[in-house]
Amino acid sequence: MTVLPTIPFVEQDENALLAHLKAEGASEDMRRVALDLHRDGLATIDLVNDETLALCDQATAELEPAYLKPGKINRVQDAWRRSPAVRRLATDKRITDFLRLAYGREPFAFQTLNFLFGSQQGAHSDVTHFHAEPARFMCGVWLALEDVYEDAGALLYYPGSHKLPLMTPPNMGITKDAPTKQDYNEKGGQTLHALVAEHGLELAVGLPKKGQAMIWAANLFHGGTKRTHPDRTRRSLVTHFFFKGCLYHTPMTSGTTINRHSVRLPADISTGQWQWPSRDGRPVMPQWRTLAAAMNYRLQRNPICFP
Ligand SMILES: O=C(O)CCC(=O)C(=O)O
Repeated sequence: MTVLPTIPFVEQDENALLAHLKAEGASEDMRRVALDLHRDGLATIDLVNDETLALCDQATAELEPAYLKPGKINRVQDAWRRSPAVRRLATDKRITDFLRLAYGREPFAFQTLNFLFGSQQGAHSDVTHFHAEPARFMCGVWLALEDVYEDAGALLYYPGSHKLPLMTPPNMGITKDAPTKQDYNEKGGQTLHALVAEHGLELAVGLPKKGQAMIWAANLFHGGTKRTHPDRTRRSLVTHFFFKGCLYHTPMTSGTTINRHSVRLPADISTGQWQWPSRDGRPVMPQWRTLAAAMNYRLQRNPICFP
């Protein structure tokens, strides 16, 4: 019986990671990506080829109607349900092969976000919004659908921040069981910036070319820099991944304990089906409200047919 790791290989110590990469016969390229991700919490992987570049253009065309809707729409969630190109890019085999190698469990994409312009989001860790048990089995993949220029608002991040305490409610000093968004904005920002200062971490920006992707670790502190060119687009696709055989939850609505209310029922983008959460090999039943919300969301999002 295969024993699944309880800490992703890429988040273990360097010697353990190197031994794993050697045992798996990782290519020189994959070894480089894994070591960058281990050290910085972010690594760039080059997906550029004719097919990927054509899919970037197709995704851009398929998303255009969403951005043309009235109101200032910059972020489209789960476009994979309607856009075949977004779905294909989100499930690129080169990414899933790498994540399987680096994490030691089977990855699945569960959410996509498309941006037309730079997000200008404050620095945060995704662990506040969605996370897993065992910890750190989650990551983000940011794909450039066009070349990124600094004045369009780049992805900002703090290399090494993924190794700092996880940005969960208790670690942010939030002790209430029903924290508000304001609690998160205030406490979260304060805690994050205090940690950055205490550890002397420096800001970095990612400026990928069309077809390049940046993979970030679960707890990497990241956000978006200011846009200084008001009209310059920065079309991007962010795909979030979980790993099979884990419990998926939302720390932000969990208060100080992981309770049934916070358990998620994520979609597996490659099949369109839900991926059931589990703990220690046993399925965990999400609360009925989560089931109802997941069903409602699926119906509203007009799922495309999968083969
Ligand atoms: O693309 C950006 O500017 C930031 C995206 C981001 O922070 C996220 O999707 O979590």
